[in-house]
Amino acid sequence: MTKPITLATYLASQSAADAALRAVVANVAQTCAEISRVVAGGALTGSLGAAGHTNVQDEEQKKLDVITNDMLRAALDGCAPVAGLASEELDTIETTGREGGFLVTFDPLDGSSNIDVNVSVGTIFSILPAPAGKVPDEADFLQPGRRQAAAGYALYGPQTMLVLTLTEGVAAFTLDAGGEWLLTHEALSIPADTKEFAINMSNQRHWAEPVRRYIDGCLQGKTGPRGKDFNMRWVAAMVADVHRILMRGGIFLYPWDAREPDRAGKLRLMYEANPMSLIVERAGGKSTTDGVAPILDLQPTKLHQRVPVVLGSANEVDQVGAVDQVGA
Ligand code: AFP
Repeated sequence: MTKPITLATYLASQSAADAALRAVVANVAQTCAEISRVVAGGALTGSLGAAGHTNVQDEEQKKLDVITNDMLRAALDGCAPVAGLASEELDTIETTGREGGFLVTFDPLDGSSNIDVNVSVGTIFSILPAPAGKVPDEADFLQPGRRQAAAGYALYGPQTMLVLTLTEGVAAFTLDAGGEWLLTHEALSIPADTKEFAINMSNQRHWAEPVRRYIDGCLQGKTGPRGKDFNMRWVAAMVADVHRILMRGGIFLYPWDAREPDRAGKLRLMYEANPMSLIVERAGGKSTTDGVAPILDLQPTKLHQRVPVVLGSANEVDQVGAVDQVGA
């Protein structure tokens, strides 16, 4: 049997990526391995349940949201090439006092409502270039997703996995029993066609008309406009739903809905949508707000901005864009 490739060996081979960038990725990956142990401890470590307060987005924080957020903050503060960070769980950006290098944005525990029922959760991160010669401010974080230097996520599921994109392609690593990330999937590629969609169906009555028509078309199966039967999956952790799509194709939608008409969507651009969009595009899929407009081209206007998301198998995302034909 050939010797497995460790994350360290893989990163050393990625000479097209800046050495400092690789150091930041290694730092985040090491922290995710540590987070995986804390998450796995569950009730044994007393870390389940609510923290007793809400975050900047007025969402109830779990104890593990706070613990994992603090773990990443501490790790990145000690990582030399990192000039600043922003988290879904923090009101404002934090700076390390250093200049140049990189900015890191993250959702420390995506899908945290799943924690107490022992369903998959994850950590999502995005790495952006930092401005040279100054301590970064909030405006320096507001870069379109196409400018990301790297992005990735860790999935704490039946296996703990790390999925990464540096300069090109998408690779996945599995955490072994000794706490080492080992390369298990190279050049991940999302099939262009699918018969599986992911959407929170309980919001159906609040959707806009085009999304209703698209999903109606899927639900009609073989005898409907799509001419094929669809399956549905919804983990309620974007990290797990996107991982399934990377592994076997599919489409994921978290569209605008009328529950809070002034809110663009539920998912956060800087912590969820941008990093996932880079991974999905690098794996040959599409990631858009509406089936057409690429999320990576959006100019962020604020740190905690929300966006509608339609991503996954390329031809299926196109179907959402062409919804008038689908539902006619
Ligand atoms: P939490 O981290 O608050 O559980 O939210 C997770 C999430 O932002 C995203 O990962 C899921 O796709 C989505 O919310 C699930 O939303 P619903 O609660 O509407 O199913």
